[in-house]
Amino acid sequence: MNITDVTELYHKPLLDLVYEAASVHRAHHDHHEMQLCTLLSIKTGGCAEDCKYCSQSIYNNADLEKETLLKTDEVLEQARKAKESGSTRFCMGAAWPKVLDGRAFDRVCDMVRGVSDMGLEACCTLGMLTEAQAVKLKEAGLSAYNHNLDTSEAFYDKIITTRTYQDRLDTLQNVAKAGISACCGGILGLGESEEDRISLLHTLSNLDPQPESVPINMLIPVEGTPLADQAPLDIFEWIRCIAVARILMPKAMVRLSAGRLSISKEAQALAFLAGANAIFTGEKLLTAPNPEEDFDRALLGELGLKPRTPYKKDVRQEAA
Ligand code: SAM
Ligand code: DTB
Ligand code: SF4
Repeated sequence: MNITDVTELYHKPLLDLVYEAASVHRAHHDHHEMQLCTLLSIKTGGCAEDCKYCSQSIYNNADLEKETLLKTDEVLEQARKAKESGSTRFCMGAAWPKVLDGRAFDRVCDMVRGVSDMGLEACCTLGMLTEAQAVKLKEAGLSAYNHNLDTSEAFYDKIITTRTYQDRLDTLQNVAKAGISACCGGILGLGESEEDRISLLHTLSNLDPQPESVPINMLIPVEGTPLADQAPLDIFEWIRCIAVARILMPKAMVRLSAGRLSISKEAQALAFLAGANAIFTGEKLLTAPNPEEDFDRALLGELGLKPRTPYKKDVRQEAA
């Protein structure tokens, strides 16, 4: 869809938009299913990028315990626990601007192998990657690579100056060439305009191939970062973005990522109706808190949703 059509879609009356998104969702997915994913920060803090929202950047002053790369055994132990509590995808995040070849990267490949051998979908987010590194991760059993565009190209340098939009697109290309699915989305509530949100959704949906998973993060304002006092985004703007993402990327998993802790269960339910079908569970995201497992279990129960099995291809998608 071109930018004019995406703009028009975005501005539809909210309930018409949600209704359309719900219809697309039901045509392509089992709408009773929710994918549960768990995140683990395998290397925390000390990152040399200047992302204005991030607790892990050396340019910011968040109160954070830095940690060197975890041991493979510790990571696999966490993955086992995540599997026991119903997660089917395990995502390992490192505060690296880019992957450097060497022992640390080899260890991450071992982690990926271990997680994938457990029958979990393995996902990583390690910063920029070359094609050769992406191939190594693929060989180790990686299912997906998370690399977000975060916001529109026009707004990007208000948020990050140490890398360009094109750097992000290049890594996404390398990921695609290696045959790894991309998990690519953004953050809402950075102080961007509606036009920026529309532009991000337009860019995401025109990636070739489209992302397999689209994380929609709501800014978690972190003390000590330049965005600590950013006013929260209107929740209906968040719903609009979820609905538009669902309509533009019908086959993707639309993932509610950061920020759920401050979003009411009613708004989350509306987001599920609008096509969101994956969440991060567990008390912690990478460094920030997330709803408790009991909250999520109760919410899914109340809404009649059930966890999705790993590596599942939707029947309707296979037929398409
Ligand atoms: N360093 C890697 C990178 O930036 O690609 C991976 C880790 S990074 C923490 C993963 C994503 O988390 C970012 O792209 C951003 O979208 C999201 N994120 C980080 N801090 C956030 C915050 N305070 N609020 C919302 N989303 C956040
Ligand atoms: C994504 O888009 N969101 C997740 C995952 N990909 C790696 C990370 C959210 C991080 C939230 C802030 C924190 O925990 O530090
Ligand atoms: Fe580093 Fe990723 Fe945080 Fe940016 S978002 S500072 S690249 S860890």
